[in-house]
Amino acid sequence: MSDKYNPQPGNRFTFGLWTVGNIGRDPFGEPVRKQLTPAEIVYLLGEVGAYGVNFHDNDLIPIDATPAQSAQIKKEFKKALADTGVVVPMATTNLFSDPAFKDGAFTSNDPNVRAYALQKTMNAIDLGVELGASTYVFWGGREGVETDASKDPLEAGKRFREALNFLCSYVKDQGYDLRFALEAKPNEPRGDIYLSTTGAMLGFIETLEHSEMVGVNPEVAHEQMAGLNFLHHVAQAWDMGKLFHIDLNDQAFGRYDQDFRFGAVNLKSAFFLVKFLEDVGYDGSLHFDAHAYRTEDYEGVKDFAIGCMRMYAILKEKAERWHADAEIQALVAAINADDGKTDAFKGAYSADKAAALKSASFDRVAMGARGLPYERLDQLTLELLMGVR
Ligand code: GLT
Ligand code: MN
Ligand code: MN
Repeated sequence: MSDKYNPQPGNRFTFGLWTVGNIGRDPFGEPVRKQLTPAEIVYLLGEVGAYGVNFHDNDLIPIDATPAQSAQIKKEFKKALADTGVVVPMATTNLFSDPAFKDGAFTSNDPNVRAYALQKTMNAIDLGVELGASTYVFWGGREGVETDASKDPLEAGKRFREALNFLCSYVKDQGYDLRFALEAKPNEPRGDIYLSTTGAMLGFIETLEHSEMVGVNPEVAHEQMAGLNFLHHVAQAWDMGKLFHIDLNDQAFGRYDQDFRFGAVNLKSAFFLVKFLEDVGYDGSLHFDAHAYRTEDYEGVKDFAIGCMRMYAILKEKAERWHADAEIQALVAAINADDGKTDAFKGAYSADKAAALKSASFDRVAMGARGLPYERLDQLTLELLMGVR
């Protein structure tokens, strides 16, 4: 497989160190792949043609590394970036693996844990910025509960807000050119995670002191886990100017967080997502937050990574074909046809318009009787996706 769908120079495809570096440990089984060093992962990403690499502080520097070890790792990582041309567009903090965070980080009931989480995040922001990151993701994996007896949700919200306000001010104080992107997930690893959907995050952001520097990082699988329509959340985020980053992967509805290769499960949803991102001109990172099946060795991991990127490129081409397909476009035009009869009522409110609209007459029965050709449009879309038109 090497053709125009393989990643081309100038692509914006990124992978986290934890994605292609995933060693295949799960709650029921031990690792199946050897741990690569961060530098080795960068070389792998360079080989498959990715643009960027993202990391949690501890993907790069282990939580207990000595200053000398940390310096050595950074040196090797920077050399790998320079050798491959791979860049670091995004970084984040691991606030979920260490036992200290078992009851959350910014929302923990323990003020010492909350303070430690802030300290760890400030250090991780410094590290991310040093390596070039301009987006900083917050996924509150442990910010939740198993029982609401343990934590007051109002108090948790206040703590989360206070932490983000503090960190926004820290970034400004340092003069960093960095924006925050909040990532929602409904559950796993906690029984319930606060601010469980992208829509909830969007509402929360408006309550922050520096809301202008905070947006969202929606992930396909996280809305789909909750049985929701991911595209609609992405569209809302875009409409609000808040789509700062996106995590692409796939997932069957209602399952645990599967983090499958982009497009592997819901091809049609993936198509409408790519079409949307291309139509509106989203120009941020296209981050594949996914990992290879546990069955794979590192050759399979490369197949996985290339598969994610090819899927995006193929769906992008399909979106172009959809826009160029005369029959499809004729249906789209018919669906959106406007006979001009309502022109006098359109746009902003005025008392005259309201009065005119109140006295207008509508043929309610005819409106209800009109057929809408959505069956044909959907079938044509699927046939285009399946390559028969
Ligand atoms: C973790 C999670 C992801 C987040 C990452 C950022 S880590 O894999 O499941 O969705 O984006 O912390
Ligand atoms: Mn996920
Ligand atoms: Mn993610």
